[in-house]
Amino acid sequence: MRIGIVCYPTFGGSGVVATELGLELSKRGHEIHFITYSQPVRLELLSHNVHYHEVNVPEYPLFHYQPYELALSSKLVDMVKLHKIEVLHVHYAIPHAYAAYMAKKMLQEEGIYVPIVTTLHGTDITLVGSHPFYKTAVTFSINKSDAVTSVSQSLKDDTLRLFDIKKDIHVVPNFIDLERHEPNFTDCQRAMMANDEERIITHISNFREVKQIPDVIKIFYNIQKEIPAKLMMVGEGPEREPAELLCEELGITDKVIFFGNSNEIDKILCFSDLFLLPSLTESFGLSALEAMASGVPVISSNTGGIPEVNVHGVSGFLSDINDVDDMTKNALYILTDTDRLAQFKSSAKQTSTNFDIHTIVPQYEAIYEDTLKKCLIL
Ligand code: GMT
Repeated sequence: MRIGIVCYPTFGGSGVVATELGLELSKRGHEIHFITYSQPVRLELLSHNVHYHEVNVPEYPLFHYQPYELALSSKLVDMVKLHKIEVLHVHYAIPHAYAAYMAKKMLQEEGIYVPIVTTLHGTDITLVGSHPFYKTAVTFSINKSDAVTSVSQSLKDDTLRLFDIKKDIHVVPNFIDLERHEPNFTDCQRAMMANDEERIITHISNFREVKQIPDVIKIFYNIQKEIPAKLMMVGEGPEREPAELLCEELGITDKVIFFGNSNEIDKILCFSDLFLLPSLTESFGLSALEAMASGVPVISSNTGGIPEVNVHGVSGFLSDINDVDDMTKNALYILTDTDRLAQFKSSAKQTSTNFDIHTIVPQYEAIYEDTLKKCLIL
């Protein structure tokens, strides 16, 4: 199949999922066309069946806001025609589903029918999409998609609660390439980061308010009062600077390393003992799944789709949002006993196998085939 994938090319989870989906589909023999405004961060290799088409929005002083949707929909029309793309899979409703619908209508004028599959990722529904400024257009574009998927049951429930949706929503959970997370490299350079007796705690995110970065720091502050420990903070975003200030105030700067954005997540996770994800809301929690696949247990909040990923008492523990004391207690329970830590590490890895890329990606293929068939009948 020739599949066009539209996504945000940044470090956000939706872009990561879209990129890894495209790469896996290409390995399964499909021709993949990424269409976005810069090359997706995890898309290192282009090949005969992985292509990238850049959407350019020229700056024009008349426009207060540059019209990205317009440029994207024009590019989609051009690429569908040029590469005979059969299905467009758009990740994140805003503005991708909207631009794809416009492209579809323009193509129909020329007798070309291309179905649109929209995947909802979370913030497009829970934080941004349901805002009155966007809600009408988001509802319209979801309802006009040929197939709609959400990355968790919780996100499906939220979507049906917040919007007037007439479409069936298929839950297709996010996935993980387990082979990539096998510690097959021998250079797990733990010694560079911490002493043998220190536990390594990790947090990875885009450092937005929803991630509750102060809670990450507070949980770590409590942990390091009890046992020797280091905190690895991976990612960039508005909450990074306040987090560094908080570490200074608490006198723990020598124990906290801020990495910024990294393409070496697997390496960082290979020497981690525990992952913290105390988010306010999270449709899935891809970073938690990546941690689990690397054998790192997760201490998280129990919000949104996280309970569908992190199993309480098995792959880690769940607590109420902002319950720093409970999260600290659970973290220490895991970290203070070497055998128990080993058990949680192994169970975390085992739990991650529920999201094996090889079982999830065929679900998308089935949706493409189904929508394509329906589109041909119409
Ligand atoms: O988590 C973020 O802030 C980024 C955001 C995105 O849109 O890229 O992530 C959302 O999609 C991810 C991939 O499906 C999910 O794993 C995240 O849970 C979800 N984030 C939220 O719901 C806050």
